[in-house]
Amino acid sequence: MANCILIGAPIDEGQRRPGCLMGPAAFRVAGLAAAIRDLGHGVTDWGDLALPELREATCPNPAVHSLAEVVGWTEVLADKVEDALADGGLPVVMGGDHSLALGSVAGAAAHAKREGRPLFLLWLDAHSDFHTPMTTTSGNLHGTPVAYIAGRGDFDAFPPFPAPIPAGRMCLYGIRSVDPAEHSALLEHDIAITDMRVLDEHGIVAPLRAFLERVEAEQGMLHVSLDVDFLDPSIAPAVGTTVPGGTTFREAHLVMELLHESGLVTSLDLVELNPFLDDRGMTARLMVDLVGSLMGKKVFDRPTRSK
Ligand code: B3U
Ligand code: MN
Ligand code: MN
Repeated sequence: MANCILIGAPIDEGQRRPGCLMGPAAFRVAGLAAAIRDLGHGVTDWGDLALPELREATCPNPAVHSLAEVVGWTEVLADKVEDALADGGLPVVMGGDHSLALGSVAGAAAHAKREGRPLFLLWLDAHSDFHTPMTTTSGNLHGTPVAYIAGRGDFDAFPPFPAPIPAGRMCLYGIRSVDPAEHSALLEHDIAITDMRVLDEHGIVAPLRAFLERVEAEQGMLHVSLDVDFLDPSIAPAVGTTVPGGTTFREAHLVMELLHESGLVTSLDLVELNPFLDDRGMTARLMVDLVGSLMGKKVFDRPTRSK
């Protein structure tokens, strides 16, 4: 059984639409702690993090906004996630927009480095989030964490990423919106994209199993970053950047069930929930239900399972 540590990250400076800062509260109201506890796991809520005193940060790209705030969040989150892992916990970071992953994955990478274990990354998202602060045209830093994690340059204002994750240890899964600058950089870095084209052809299971087998073979740690827009907007409207053609209710649960069966997940982000855009809490509830599946909730508990 896991010891889940809930970490509230009320961040919405990584994009321009206000509301994500209410995410941690919505996850609590939707019953995240109880959903995990009812499955027999331990849950501790460390409360919401606060933004530390800001240091000056500059970027030559005039489009970039809220850089000092995002750098501040990155530092505080990296520390907390590393602490949670060092305590033997499974950190569940409740966002907040996706810029929080700049910090959460840095914390997981620092811990993995200290343990001498490889860290793998599963990025469940409509977007590849592979901009650098120099290539983003929106200026929204929630579009940059994968580039930071991969060790791309142009992150001068940020702490150096502890141990960049090589392309072969990343899986960008569910992708259906990639900007031209991201596209060329992804090709250059040789990062395989499990986009919707791949999932339509091969199904939801085979590409994920292949990735999980690699994690297992290398006895890796696995950070999962779940962006609300991974889901189809018809079932998850509470997100600022809806992209049609997302995963269905059943596909998303299956992904979570496979992750549970693998037993490999060591840290988790829940990001981009904007409760202000929700329809009677349906997105918050779905996200909580998905965490339930990830933590072992089953429709029917079979004594043995075949792979
Ligand atoms: N790639 C675009 C759009 C975007 C990225 N992540 C989200 N939206 N959520 C950008 O602004 O960087
Ligand atoms: Mn994202
Ligand atoms: Mn996204």
